[in-house]
Amino acid sequence: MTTRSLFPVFRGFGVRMRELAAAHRALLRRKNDVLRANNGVIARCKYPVITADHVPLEWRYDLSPRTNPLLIERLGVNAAFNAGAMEFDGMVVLMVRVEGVDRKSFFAIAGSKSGIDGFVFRPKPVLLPETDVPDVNVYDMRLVRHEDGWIYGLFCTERKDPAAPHGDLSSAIAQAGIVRTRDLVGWERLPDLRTPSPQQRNVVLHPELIDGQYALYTRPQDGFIDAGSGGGIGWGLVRDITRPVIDHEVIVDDRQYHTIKEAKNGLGPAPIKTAMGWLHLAHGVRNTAAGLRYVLYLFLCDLQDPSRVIARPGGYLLAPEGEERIGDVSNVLFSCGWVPRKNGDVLIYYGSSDTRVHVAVSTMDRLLDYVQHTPADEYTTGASVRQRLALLHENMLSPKTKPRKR
Ligand code: M1P
Repeated sequence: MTTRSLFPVFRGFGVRMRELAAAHRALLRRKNDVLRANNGVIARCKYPVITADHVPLEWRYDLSPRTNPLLIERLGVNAAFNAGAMEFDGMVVLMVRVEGVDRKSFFAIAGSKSGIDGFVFRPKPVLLPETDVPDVNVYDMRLVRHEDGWIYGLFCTERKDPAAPHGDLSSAIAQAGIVRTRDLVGWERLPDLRTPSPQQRNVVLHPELIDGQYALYTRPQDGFIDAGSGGGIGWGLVRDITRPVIDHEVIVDDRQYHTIKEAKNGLGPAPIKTAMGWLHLAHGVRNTAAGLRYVLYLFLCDLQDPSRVIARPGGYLLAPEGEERIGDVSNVLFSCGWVPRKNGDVLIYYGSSDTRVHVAVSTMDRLLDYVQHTPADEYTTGASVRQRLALLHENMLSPKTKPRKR
């Protein structure tokens, strides 16, 4: 039966199709601006680079007037966030975590020339090969171009906890899933990583072999949400990546009381090799009266021994601001991808509040200056004041006009 609504918002198929397509096209063509307001290290961009609205209409709507005459959205998308990133074929590609309204996340690749705007999804989402135990949910893939010639994707695979008491439909087990590819088209699934920890998230592959073995950053934790007695960014070696087992995990970047990573932390993308060391981007989580707060921070590891931290700036590099603060899981910044460009620019992709993907820009020399010369957290308020007094003292002594020689 055809009804005639009193509200003129529901248009006929043809008009609606044209409106939807025009809005989508305009969104994809929207130019982004790098904002001038910045702290000398990092500059945000005006618009997010990917949102749920960027997802192709064909993935959401049945576009046939015969089977969907009202042009109703059949498979809605809730969010698009936490994207892995790399350069491929002269483009920046993002491996986006797309989450349907059914709460299932899947991966989809979007590419852009500039890296700050114009991201367009490839025609189809990624259908991941599975292990014998199907993934109930997958998310947060870190893409790594490894020295063995493969591109690896490490992601979180989540399944119901078989030991959960009857009626507990929330407890899950998170583990690290591994795929690899040569072309970002065909994917080979390897077995899930096995480690001494009952739960793993935020597992990242180091891009180079260490003593002939694959090195992985881990995040051991006791429970699905709580780090419990675990936590910290771990490090372990795997002899054979096709049978990935870590027997021994050491913590390279621990949680600390009264810091930005008091509750938990986890590595972001794979580290970038620089002349000064391996540069890392990670997220730190603390508890507040308003819930968990996720911020992004940097640290630097030794070139010869990447499990040794050599610089650890105190505090965060990026924390949620403005619209970034609001979303499905508010007050969260989370990164799984960054792209160092040949000219020294670094594009940092981050998800905000489990809802959308942003990019912030920096340069390698700025990030290295920041990571090497920002004082470490010394864990007491007195020490913090003394750091500021030392800065003040330096400022009173030194000329204001010329940069100081290092
Ligand atoms: O909801 C915030 C984040 O929570 C998880 O990260 P972590 O394991 O460090 O707490 C992940 O589910 C991540 O995707 C999400 O953004």
